[in-house]
Amino acid sequence: MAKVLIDPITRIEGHLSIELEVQNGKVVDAWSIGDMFRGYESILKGRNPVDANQITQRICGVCPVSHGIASSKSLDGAFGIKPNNNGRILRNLVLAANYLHSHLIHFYHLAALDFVDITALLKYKGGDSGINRLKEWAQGEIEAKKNRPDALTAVAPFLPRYEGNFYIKDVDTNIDAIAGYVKALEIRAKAHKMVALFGGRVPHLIGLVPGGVTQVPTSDRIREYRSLLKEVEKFINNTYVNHVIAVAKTFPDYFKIGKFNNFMSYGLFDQDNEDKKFMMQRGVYANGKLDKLDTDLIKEQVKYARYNSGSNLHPYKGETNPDPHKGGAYTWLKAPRYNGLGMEVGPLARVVISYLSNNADVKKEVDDLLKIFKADLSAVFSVLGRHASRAIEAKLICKNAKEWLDQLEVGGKPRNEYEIPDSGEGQGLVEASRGALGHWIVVKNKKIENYQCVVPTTWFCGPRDDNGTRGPVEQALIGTPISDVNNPIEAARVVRSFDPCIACAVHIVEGGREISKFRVC
Ligand code: NFE
Ligand code: MG
Repeated sequence: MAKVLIDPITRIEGHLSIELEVQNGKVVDAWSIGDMFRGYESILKGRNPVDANQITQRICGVCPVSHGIASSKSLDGAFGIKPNNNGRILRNLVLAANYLHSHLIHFYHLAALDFVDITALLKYKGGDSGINRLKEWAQGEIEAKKNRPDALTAVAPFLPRYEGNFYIKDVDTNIDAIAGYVKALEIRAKAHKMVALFGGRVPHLIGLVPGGVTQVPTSDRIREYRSLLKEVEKFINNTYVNHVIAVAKTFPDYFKIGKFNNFMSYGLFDQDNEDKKFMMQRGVYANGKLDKLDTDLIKEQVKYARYNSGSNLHPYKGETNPDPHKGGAYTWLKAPRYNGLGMEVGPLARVVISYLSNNADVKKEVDDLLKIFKADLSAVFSVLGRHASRAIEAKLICKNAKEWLDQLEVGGKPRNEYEIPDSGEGQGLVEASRGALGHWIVVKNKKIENYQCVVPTTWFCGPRDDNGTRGPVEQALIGTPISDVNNPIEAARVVRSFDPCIACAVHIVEGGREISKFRVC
């Protein structure tokens, strides 16, 4: 039996570690450890409710739009208002642009380097000046690293990487994917411009408010969004989707690795102002059965989390009392449960629930991919299913966003008015790119009495619950083959397929474990 610690495991918001027990070349147990407490829920208490719109966006720089919209919706509920059509559509458009940005970061900049061989650059013989510049730089860095084996910097962010025969072998495929990595940086910038057109700025939008947004949709801004969208869509449909397929063709085992079977989605992109109709459906898939969502069944448990708060509380009654030295606790993430069950949330959950809800667009995209791989739906419940689901969503978002632009009332009011009531309660449900995000607010004397965020990464990276049942990522790791315990890339691929963001999940950084020392002068 070998104990393996991967710390940090993510290339973003790197405060997640994973501890594994490996026996006979397979993971037999796993612990997901969030090493950070941030206390946003405590910071919000006693403030003007509308402040929540700005403060909660600071939870994360990757998905501020989702937090801003979840917050706006919780305020809509507490204030007894709804968005108007323009407000709803503009919220969708800023969220859509943030999704395109986020899905591209995840694939190219956070996950693909576990599959693509960056050293293939050294074998490049073509004439692309950009690739040749990258090749020269990589050569220089690798040489420098040879002379100074302890140097940390070599070819960052591409290296260091797991040492072994783990990567795509075909040079052209690698070079094409590396070109995709570089191009995706430019495309992400365009997607962020799209967010700013209707959100004011990005990250941390100033234009999200209860009842809608503050930016009036002018024909100039609509035209600019449409033109940027066209460029982003071209990259997604012609490049991103093909790279995901290339990875899947090279690593088909990952259709069987990293499985979890319970899924929840709050519904993605509102198609009415009543929070009932969505571009991708709302629902819960548990124990092989699709069901309606009932948010009364959401509870957070804390037996293994570093809180002395009450356990199994609904978010309206949720507590966040940190207890760093609590015996038996191993993480700052709580363990959210739906009807007592852990739920995978995120692109795969949305795709599975939409597919089973007979969403024609999703069905077509999924069936087309299954045909390429001669696979049935069970293959989707996997590491590759998660990567493919993001690509499918990105494609469908581009298609739908064009229609939403047509539905805007040009020059029309972008929001409904609000007044802060003496008291009220509201629940704001949104699908962040990483999954189901809920904000729950209780207002008393026009101030925030309680505010709880239950976020995607908490859902999937949360610890064992009060009964000792593993969280989704912990469970999905069980059975993962590990060919070399000193280079456990297979486990990293499983965890990264969920796209964890611990900044969101725990919303005082604890003294970490020492990785390396270096001098700055
Ligand atoms: Ni920090 Fe986030 C998303 C949210 S994940 S990225 O998407 O909410 O917990
Ligand atoms: Mg929380």
